[in-house]
Amino acid sequence: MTFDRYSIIESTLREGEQFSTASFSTSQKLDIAGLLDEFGVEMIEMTSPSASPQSEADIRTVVQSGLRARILTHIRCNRDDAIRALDTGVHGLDIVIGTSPQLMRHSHGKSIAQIIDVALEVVSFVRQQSPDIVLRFSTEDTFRSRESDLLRVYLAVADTGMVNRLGVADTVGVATPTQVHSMVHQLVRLTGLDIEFHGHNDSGCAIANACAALEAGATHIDTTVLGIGERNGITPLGGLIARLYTLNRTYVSKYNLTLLPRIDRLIADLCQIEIPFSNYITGASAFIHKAGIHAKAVLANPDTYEILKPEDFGLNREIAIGHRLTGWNAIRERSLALGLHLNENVLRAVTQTVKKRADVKALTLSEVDALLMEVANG
Ligand code: HCA
Ligand code: CU
Repeated sequence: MTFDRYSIIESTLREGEQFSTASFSTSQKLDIAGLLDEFGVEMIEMTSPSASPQSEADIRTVVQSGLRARILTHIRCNRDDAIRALDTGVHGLDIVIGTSPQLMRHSHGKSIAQIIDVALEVVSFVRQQSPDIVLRFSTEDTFRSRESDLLRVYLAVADTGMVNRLGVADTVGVATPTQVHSMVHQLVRLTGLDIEFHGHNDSGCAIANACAALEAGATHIDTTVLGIGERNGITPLGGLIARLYTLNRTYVSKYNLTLLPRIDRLIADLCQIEIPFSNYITGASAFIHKAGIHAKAVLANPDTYEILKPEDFGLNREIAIGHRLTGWNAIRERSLALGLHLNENVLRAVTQTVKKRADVKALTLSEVDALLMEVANG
């Protein structure tokens, strides 16, 4: 278990740029990186300098902006990409090469022996050029690769003693938590190196898989804000935070949690998307309680139906009262908030009126308020 000593590799500026509607300008990248740094992510991964001239210039700009977070860039496993990346002054390189039969055949066309050759060549080259750079080697599509192939590649790379970290990538979002646990556990045991997990969300397991990776000893988890990335994206930053917070609040106390709503809002606006209603922590309904039974209990003690405290994220809970499932306890709470001291019979009668009217159409809060004022004024 590494819940007490993991790092977040925030990849909104790399994987996130691969999201259908994402395209960040230099100043937007600086805003995003600055906010993520203030939040406290340990590392920020940026698009390869080989992608475009602006991508290259932006790495230099972000590196020079002097953030506390370490800046990484993500490159293919070849010498030219490595040369360009080293030249930007980044603090770390994330190298990746596909090992699944699908990618070997249809993407780069190399055999496992050739993959090992090129991996060793590039890793040695980088280490020779830069003794101190933090170097990560990852296989792509790890979970559709043959286990024997993976172990050959990982062990050959680990044996060089030149990499700091190995990455496993659920590139197509196919892995289950059990599979992730088993793969990470094996690599921890066999290599003793830091292990990074990168998981896509095609089948909805990206957060659970990241959690399983940490349970198995992974030291680094890749996230993006709102989970943006290729297709439907990867482990979302807020979702990972919610998962770890609910295991133990201290696992996320190193982060500035009240910035999360601003971070999610920024990316939603820049990508011109809505924050999903179902989003962890920042979804519009994440802290709205509705049914009378829930409202009554939450008013007595929020712990009854809340595992995340909205105030820890700078947010408020809301009790919805203008609907047919409402209860008189919630109506009483609202009347007290309005400074009205109504007796139980009156409150119960107002509650019945609300339910009856809401059977036709839900009431707004001001409509409920008007009803309360009306009875209060006799
Ligand atoms: C990609 C693939 C990648 C790499 C992940 C990693 C994936 O788009 O280049 O290097 O950790 O999902 O496999 O994002
Ligand atoms: Cu990815």
